[in-house]
Amino acid sequence: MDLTRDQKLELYRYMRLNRVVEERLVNLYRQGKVVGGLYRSLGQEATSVGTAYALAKGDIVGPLIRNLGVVLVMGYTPRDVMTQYMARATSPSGGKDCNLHFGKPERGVISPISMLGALIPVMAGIALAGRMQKKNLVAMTWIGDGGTSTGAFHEGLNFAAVQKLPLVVVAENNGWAYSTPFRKQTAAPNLVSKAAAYGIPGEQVDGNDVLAVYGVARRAVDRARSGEGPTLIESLTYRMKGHAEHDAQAYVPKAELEEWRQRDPLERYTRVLLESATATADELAAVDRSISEEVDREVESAEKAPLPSPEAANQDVYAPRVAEGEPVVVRRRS
Ligand SMILES: Cc1ncc(C[n+]2csc(CCOP(=O)(O)OP(=O)(O)O)c2C)c(N)n1
Ligand SMILES: [Mg+2]
Repeated sequence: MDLTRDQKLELYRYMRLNRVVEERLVNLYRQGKVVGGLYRSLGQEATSVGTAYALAKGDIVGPLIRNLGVVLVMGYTPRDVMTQYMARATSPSGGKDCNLHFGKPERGVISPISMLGALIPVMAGIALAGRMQKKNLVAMTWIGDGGTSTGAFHEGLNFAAVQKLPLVVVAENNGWAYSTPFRKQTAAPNLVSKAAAYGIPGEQVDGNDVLAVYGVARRAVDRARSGEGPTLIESLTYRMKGHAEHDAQAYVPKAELEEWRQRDPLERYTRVLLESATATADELAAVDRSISEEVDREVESAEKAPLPSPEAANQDVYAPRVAEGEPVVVRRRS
């Protein structure tokens, strides 16, 4: 379970990439170039990156809108993200959908589902299908504190527990569900205690400590892969921005924000790497520079990319009609 130096640096790289991509998106949003909303994961990068990093090739994730770090670890590129947010014809969804609402089955990523909780039964189904196909894959999905109040959360987790499916559910307790604080979301003291109701292991982790997150996720993934069934992870973190860029989060106590600012996951991990002499400040600065350069290049090229043609609105919407007796061929955008 010990990470090599290269792996520790890779965690840093993904977290920084997560942050820089979003910072550039904020600029574009303010310039009116982002189509649709922008949902930041500021302060939550360690949870996305640390959990997804525990997976292996062939595993499948069902991310939510705030899980940019997850999809970067799974192999999404800044180009995918920039073209997608600007709804360009060259984007993964061809400009048909916005933000992170796109999947890449070849990368093990299914498309996010907006109805909160719905991903859990879907991912339980994927875990079950994987077992039936003897693939030994692990399915992982994320849910917010608000999302845990849905019926689908209960049904999906209960089914996965009864079937002992290889599923890891990461509950990101970031204190808020839009303007609803945690104490108005549930009478339970925390989310991890809910695991007992399903008869599955629950682990709570400091979600702003990427190494701790990785450790807990890795244990859960190993349990899932060895047939021991699902785990519920509660990641204690904080939503440092409003629900989306259009929300000024006026309802959030300033002192609470300030307290969590001190626990910024990227700054904390930078200190860990420097103090343990895992990396030098120069090395980290070089990583930062290369990320900035790459993201700047992709912003520039996405801005030049064409918007979709009007006719494209009718393409790839329905599967082509198949005549009786003909094999079903699903066309996939290359
Ligand atoms: C079933 C359902 N109800 C309501 C919504 C509208 N909605 C979208 S995000 C959100 C808040 C989610 O809060 P949380 O689950 O804590 O996730 P966070 O935004 O904090 O990451 C709500 C109410 C939805 N998408 N699905
Ligand atoms: Mg929340």
